[in-house]
Amino acid sequence: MAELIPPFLTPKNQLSPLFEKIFTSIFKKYDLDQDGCLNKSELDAFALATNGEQFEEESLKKILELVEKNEQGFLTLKGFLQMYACQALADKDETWNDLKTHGFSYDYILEKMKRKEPIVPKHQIGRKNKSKKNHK
Ligand SMILES: [Ca+2]
Repeated sequence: MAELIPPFLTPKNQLSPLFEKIFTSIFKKYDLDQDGCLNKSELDAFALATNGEQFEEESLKKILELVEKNEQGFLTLKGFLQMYACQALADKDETWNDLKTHGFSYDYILEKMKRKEPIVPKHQIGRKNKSKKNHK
């Protein structure tokens, strides 16, 4: 049965489509102002929910050095997905822990796949209609 759930990563070590979708929905949940990146307070809220504490200044700096961010230094969606691709490569258990924390446990995903139901609720994907706040 386990084979129903695809691996986290493609052979090129990028998130596979299913997990990209799941992590995108998690990202959007924490991108409260919907500007396509997680600013400091959004990232803190995410870290708090995920790890029970905020990122340490140093480890956050290290993460942000490795992944894509915008001009202000905030984590973009692409950077967020890169971050999780790295984590999935290094520590699958930790990645499952994080997924479970955000409502996507192994059993939940398996059940949805068996029933052929969408794993990510629609309302968590389609938010793009709200116009972005534009600074320019
Ligand atoms: Ca944001």
